[in-house]
Amino acid sequence: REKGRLMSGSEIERTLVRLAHEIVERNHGCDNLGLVGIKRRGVPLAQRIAALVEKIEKQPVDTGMLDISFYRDDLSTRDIRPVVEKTDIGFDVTGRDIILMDDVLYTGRTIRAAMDALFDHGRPKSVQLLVLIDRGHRELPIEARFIGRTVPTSRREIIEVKLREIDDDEQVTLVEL
Ligand code: 3GP
Ligand code: 5GP
Ligand code: MG
Repeated sequence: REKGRLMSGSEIERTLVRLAHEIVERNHGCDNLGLVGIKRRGVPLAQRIAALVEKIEKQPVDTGMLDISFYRDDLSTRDIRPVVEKTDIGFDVTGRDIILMDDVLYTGRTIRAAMDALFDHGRPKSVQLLVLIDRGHRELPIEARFIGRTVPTSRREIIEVKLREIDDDEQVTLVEL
């Protein structure tokens, strides 16, 4: 059941512009940056932010992706285990300032798995995190440095993120299961 729209397409776009500016501000440019989008909807976010940062700084930004899926061993126990499926980082992460990007941050388990996968590829100088929506309910000591919007949610609610590259629609809505 839909409970309301949190962001329209143009609000998403403005938020990404702000986040791109925050990234170059906090990193004093983008010389050493590498952006890594997480599986489905983190990937177009990373690509759009890369294009925005490139426009601001007038230089190319390395962008890659990680595919992390979930195995829900037992529905009754909520035991969800993130597993790295495929990586296509395409540049050497060693010594770089890496920004992981995902659409929604929830328990933090995906980001933990993403960091494991990243460190299999080399030794980044730093790892930062960007999410479009932080919905709370962390189960690990993981926080985002760049946040589109913080949305307090109940565990029964879901943030539905639609991006034009994947959904041929673009908005963020709050949905009650
Ligand atoms: P996405 O990254 O492409 O958006 O986790 C796999 C997919 O399931 C995610 O795809 C996400 O959109 C969707 N999803 C929606 N709500 C939840 C949730 O509460 N937990 C998990 N694990 N996935 C969710
Ligand atoms: P985690 O619990 O590991 O932080 O999140 C698990 C994965 O599911 C992440 O890729 C995250 O983006 C996604 N996710 C978690 N909660 C939601 C949600 O409410 N909406 C959407 N769209 N994705 C979610
Ligand atoms: Mg996601």
